[in-house]
Amino acid sequence: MRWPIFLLTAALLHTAHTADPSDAAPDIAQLSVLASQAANASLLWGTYRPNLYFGTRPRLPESLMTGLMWFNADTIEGYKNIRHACDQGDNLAGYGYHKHDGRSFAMQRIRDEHNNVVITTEFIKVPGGKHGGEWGVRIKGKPDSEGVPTTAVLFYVGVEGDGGIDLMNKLDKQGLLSPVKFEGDTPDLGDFSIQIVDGKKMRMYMVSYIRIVILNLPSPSGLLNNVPESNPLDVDLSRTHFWGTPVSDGDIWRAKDFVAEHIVNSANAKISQYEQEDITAGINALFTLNNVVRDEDAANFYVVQKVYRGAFQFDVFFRSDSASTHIDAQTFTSRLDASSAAFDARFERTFGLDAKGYNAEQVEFARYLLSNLIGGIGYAAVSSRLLILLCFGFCISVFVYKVGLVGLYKFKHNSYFYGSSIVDHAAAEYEESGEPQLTAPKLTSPGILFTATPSRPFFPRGFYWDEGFHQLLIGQWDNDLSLDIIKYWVTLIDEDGWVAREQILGAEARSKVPAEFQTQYPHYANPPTLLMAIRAFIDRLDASSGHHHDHPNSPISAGQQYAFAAFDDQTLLPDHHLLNPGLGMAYLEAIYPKLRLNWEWFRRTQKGEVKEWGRKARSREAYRWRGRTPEHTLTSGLDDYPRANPPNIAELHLDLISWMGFSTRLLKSIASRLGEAYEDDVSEYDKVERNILNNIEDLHWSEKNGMYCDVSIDVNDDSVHICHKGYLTLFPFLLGHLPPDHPHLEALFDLIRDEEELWSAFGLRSLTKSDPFYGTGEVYWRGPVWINVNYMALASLYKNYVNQPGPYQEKAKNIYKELRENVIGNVYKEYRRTGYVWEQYSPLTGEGQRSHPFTGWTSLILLIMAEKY
Ligand code: 6A9
Repeated sequence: MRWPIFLLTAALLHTAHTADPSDAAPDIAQLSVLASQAANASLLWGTYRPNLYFGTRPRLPESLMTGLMWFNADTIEGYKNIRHACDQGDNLAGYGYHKHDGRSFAMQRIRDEHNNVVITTEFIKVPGGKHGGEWGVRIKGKPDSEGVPTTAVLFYVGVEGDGGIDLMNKLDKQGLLSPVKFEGDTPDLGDFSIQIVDGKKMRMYMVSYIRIVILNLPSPSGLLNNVPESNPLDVDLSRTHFWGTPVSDGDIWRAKDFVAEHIVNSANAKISQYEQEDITAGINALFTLNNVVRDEDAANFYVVQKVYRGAFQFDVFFRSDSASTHIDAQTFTSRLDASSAAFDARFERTFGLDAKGYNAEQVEFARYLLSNLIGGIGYAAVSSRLLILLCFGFCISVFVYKVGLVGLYKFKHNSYFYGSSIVDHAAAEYEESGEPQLTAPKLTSPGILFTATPSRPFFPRGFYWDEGFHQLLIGQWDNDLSLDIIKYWVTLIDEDGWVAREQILGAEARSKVPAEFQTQYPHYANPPTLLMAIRAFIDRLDASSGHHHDHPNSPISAGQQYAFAAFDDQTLLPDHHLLNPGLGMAYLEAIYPKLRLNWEWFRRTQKGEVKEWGRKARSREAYRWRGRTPEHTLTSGLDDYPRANPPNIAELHLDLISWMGFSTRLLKSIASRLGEAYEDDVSEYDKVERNILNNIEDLHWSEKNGMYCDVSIDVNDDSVHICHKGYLTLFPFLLGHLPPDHPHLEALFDLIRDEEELWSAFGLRSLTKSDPFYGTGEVYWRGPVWINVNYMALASLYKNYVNQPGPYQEKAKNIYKELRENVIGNVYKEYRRTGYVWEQYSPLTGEGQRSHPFTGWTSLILLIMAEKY
C-alpha cells in the first residue's frame, strides 16, 4: 500500500508524462507542492547515523536522535565492550543491511560472535500526519551458537535544539514496566511520542546469579580485579531500567561515553553499600542503569536498558501526534512481511539477477551490496556553535609524508559528521616546489550534507570521488534519492567552484580524524566522478523519454522549474519521478551552473605547464594535481600510486587530463540539451574537448614505452615521461577517450590481459607486477585490486568495445567476460568466507583487505552482475 499522497502524485505525473510538455506546466506547479510533502514524508526519517550499528535521526540539523547499544552481562568484563558505533575492533563476524529500500524499510543483521548474540534490527516507516510519518524498529536477539548469553540491550532517545522530551511512566526505583512511554516535541516534528514495548513472544529467563565478594572496592578498576563466583540473587528481569539526564546540544553522539560512565558509577555506588562484607549481587543487577532521572525538567536524553537471557525481542515506535492512526506491533509485523516481499520483487525488477541465472545465495549477496550502501547514507548538518581551530596548514603534507597512510589506519574511526569543516584559504599560494607555509585554517560556514559513505566503521563521511561511484548504484535503485544526494554535493561547490574532497563536518567527525588531516585546502581537487552519476541519470532520462544520447535539444517548457535551494526538499519525488522529461531537464538546468563553476575551477587551479621544457602541444589543455608529496597524490584518489619524484611544478598528470576530457564532454552534452541559451558554452566545450584529446596523444603517449604516461622533467630540465604500468595507464581507455579503432588500444588490451602485468585471477591489479614499486611501502594503490577501477574498465569495455564493431572487438569480449567473472567470483567468495565486503583485495590470494564492511564502491559488483553500466 502506497501513501495516499503518492497515489495522487503518481496520477498527476501520469498526466504530465503523457501530455505535451509545453502544456503540462500547471500540473507541474501543483506537483511541486505535493512533491515537497511527499519528500518530507519519505525521506525525513531514516537510518541516517550510519556510523552506529543502529540509530535514527531525521534530516534536520538539530532534532530527535536515537541509538542502540548492547553488551554481554554474563561477566564483569562485559560492560567494557559496549557496542554502539561500528568499530572494526569489535571483531564482529559480519554485520550490515541485507535489505534496505532507502525510504520505508530496512533489515540488518549483526553477528556479535564474541558476545554470542545475533542482533536483528528491522525498521519500518509508515505514512501519516505532517512530519515524515511514523516509524518503528524491532530489535531481536538470539544466541549465535550454543549457550544462553545474558545480554544487556540499551536504547536511547535524545532531543537536541529546541523542544524537549519527557519520560511518562511513573518513576520506579525497581525499573519500569512495559511499555515505556516518552512524549516530546520539536519545532519541525511537532508533538510526538515514543513507546518501547516488550515483544509478545519474549520469554523471561531468570539470570544466572553471581556471588561477588566485595573487599572495599571504591573504583571500577578495583571491582574488576575481583572475579566473582556464581550464586543466586533476586533481580526482576521484566523491569526496564532507565536513566535520564540533561546533555548539551550537539553532544548526543557521545551517548556511549555517558552511559559507560554512568554504569560504572552506579555499580560503584551499589557496591559501596556493602563495604567489607560478603554480598551477593547479579552481574546484571550491578551493571544496570540506576533508575533515576536527573534534573527532570532539563533532562533531554534518556536511556532504557533491558537485560535478557537468551533470545529477546522488543519494539520501539515513534508516533506523530499529527497522524490519525498509529503504528503498533501488529501494523509493524504486517508491513514488515509485505515490505520484505516488495523489496525482493523490486530488486529483481531493477537488477534482473534471477533472470540472469544467479542462485539464491548470490542474490542475497547482491542485496547486501545495495542495502548496506543505502544503510551507509548519512545526514550531516550545520552547527551554529563556536568551534575551536585545530590545525596548522602544513601538517597534512608533512604528516602524510612522514607517517604514511599505514599509520593512519590504526586510528579508531567511528565517528559521525555534524557541522562545519576546516578549510585553509590562506594556503592557496602553497606550491609543492617551495617550503610549506604556516597558514591560518578557518572553519567554513556550517555545512550540510546528505550522502552515502565508503565504510560505516571506518569512513562514515562524505568523500567526493567515492560519491560518484556510490550514486551509480543508488541511481539505478532510486533515481530521485540519488539526485537528491547529488544536489547536496553540488550545493557544497562554493562560489569559486571548489568542493572539499573529504567532508569532515562537525565535532563528532573531527574528534576521530587526527588534527593533521582535518584541514581541507581550496586548491586541492579530487576526480569529478559525480558527473559519471549524472551521465547515468541522463541515460535513464533518455531511455524513459525515448530520446537518444545524441538528441541535441530538449528545451524546458515554461513553469518547469526545479527549485534548487540549499536545504529544501522541494520537488523531490519518491522513486523515479524526476525521470519525467520536463522535471529531469529542469533538474539538470538547476545543477548546471555549479557544475560549470567546478569545471572552470579545475581548468584554472589545476592547470599544467605546456609551454616550457620543449613540450610540443597544440593547446594549453594540460593538467597537474595540486597537493602532492613525494609519496602521495591524495587528491588524485590513487594515493600512493607512483608518480614523478620529487614532485614538481613541471608535471602533467594523465588521469587528470582524462577526467577533464570526460567532464568537458559531459558538460557539453548537458549544455546542448538545455537549449539555445547555452550555445556558447557548447562550442567552448567542444573546442576544449578536442584540445584535450589531442594533448592526451601529443603529451602523454610515450612511443618509447608504448603506453600513456605522466609527464615531468629530468635533471636537465627536459620533458620526460614517467611511466608506471597500472591503473593510471588505463585512464584514456577507462574514460572513453579511445574510439574502437584507436591505434593505441591494442597495446592497452595486452597490458590488461597479461598475467605478468595487470591481470590477476581476482581482477586488475592497480600496479603491474613488473613495476619496481609493486608491493612496496603501504601497498595501497601499488598492487591490490580495487573494485571502482575494475568497474570502470568493465563499463568501458562493455559500452565502447564489446558492443561496438572494431578491430579488437573479439579481444574486448574475452577480456570483458573473464574479468567480470573474476571480480564477481572473488568478492562473492570473500563475502561468504568472511561475512564482509572489503576496501580492496589481494592480487595474490584474492583476500579482502583493510576496511570492512566497505560497501562503498565495492558495491559496484552489483552493477557488474547486472551489467548495468
Ligand atoms: C584520512 C583519517 C582513520 C582512500 O574511500 C575513501 C578514500 C578514497 O577516496 C581514496 O581514493 N580512501 C582512497 O585512497 C580512504 C581515505 C581515508 C582518509 C583517512 C585520515 C585517519 O583516521
